[in-house]
Amino acid sequence: MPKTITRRLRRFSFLLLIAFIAAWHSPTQAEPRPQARIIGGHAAKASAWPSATLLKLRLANGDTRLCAGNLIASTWILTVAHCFHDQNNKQIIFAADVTAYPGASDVGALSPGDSATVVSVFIHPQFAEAADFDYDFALLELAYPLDTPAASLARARPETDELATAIGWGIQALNPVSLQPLSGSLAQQLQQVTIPVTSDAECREAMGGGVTDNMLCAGYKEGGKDSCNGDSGGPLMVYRDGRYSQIGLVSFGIGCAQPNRYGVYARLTSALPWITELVPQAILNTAPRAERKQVSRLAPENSDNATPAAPTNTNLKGDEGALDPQPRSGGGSMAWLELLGLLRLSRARVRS
Ligand code: 4AZ
Repeated sequence: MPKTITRRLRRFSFLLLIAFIAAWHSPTQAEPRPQARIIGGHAAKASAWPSATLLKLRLANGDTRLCAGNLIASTWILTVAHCFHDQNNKQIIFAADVTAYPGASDVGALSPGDSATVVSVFIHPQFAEAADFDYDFALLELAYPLDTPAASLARARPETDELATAIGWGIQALNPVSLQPLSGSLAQQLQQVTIPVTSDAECREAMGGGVTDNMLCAGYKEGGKDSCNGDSGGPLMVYRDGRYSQIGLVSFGIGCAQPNRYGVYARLTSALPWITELVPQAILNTAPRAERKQVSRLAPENSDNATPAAPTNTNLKGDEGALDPQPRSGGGSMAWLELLGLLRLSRARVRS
């Protein structure tokens, strides 16, 4: 075959391959608009996050305080300290007041047999409730080891714009007039929302101080996607090196999902020395933070709806991990950039 024809054939099949990759990567268009969830997220697939734990805390007046946690070893749940304290920096919730439901999904389908017995509550020694929620970490020790797969903990701090997924059973809607969290809108089904990590400088500016080095922020500048009341203690997870790992814990905010505000999360790396001392068997993910920016600063329309389901085998002890690579929203534009790069490369090759 003449050389030019072979070259053209090669070029054609290369372009065909590129077109195929592009079609495979392009986000689906016809998906329905999601209802507002967590705030702006969607229901997680049943048992998608086996380590996610619903916490029902019994207050002295008989009311129940709802928080969340994450199973980080067979007998340990990581959560936030402020769930156990009152405004006067006094611990008011103790082990006997806690009912933990590891691996819960549908709140309405829980039975007493699904709960794990908590024997001790450990509050981070530097936790400052009255001051500013600094070091908002607590560990719950269980009476018996669970078979449920435990989550891994990220060793590296997140990069600005790295996508992270917050999980919880908290409030899903705001009062349309006051924009305050709607107390009657607690989730029945575990919810998840994917948001970018904010730079520390932007977070401090937006939140008007009160953000320490032991906190991190996440969310979109225009709001709309956030964790909210009742999600406290729920994990903030990043996808690194083939699996999800925890990078933060839902801690506080100024309202929920408001523009120019961000959700504040307890920064997991700040608690690693304390956690590994109490829980030496905790699983650490030593993968470095993501190397490239994965998301634009603007919330992608329906991005959470387009996010594929989280893995059911999240963070199994070894390296088996998530089935779910980067969420489609960021990944879609990335795929197009990669494609353009490839085309440029192919042109250069063809010319040479
Ligand atoms: C809360 O009270 C709470 N928007 C949790 C998260 C956020 C706000 C409040 C973040 O549990």
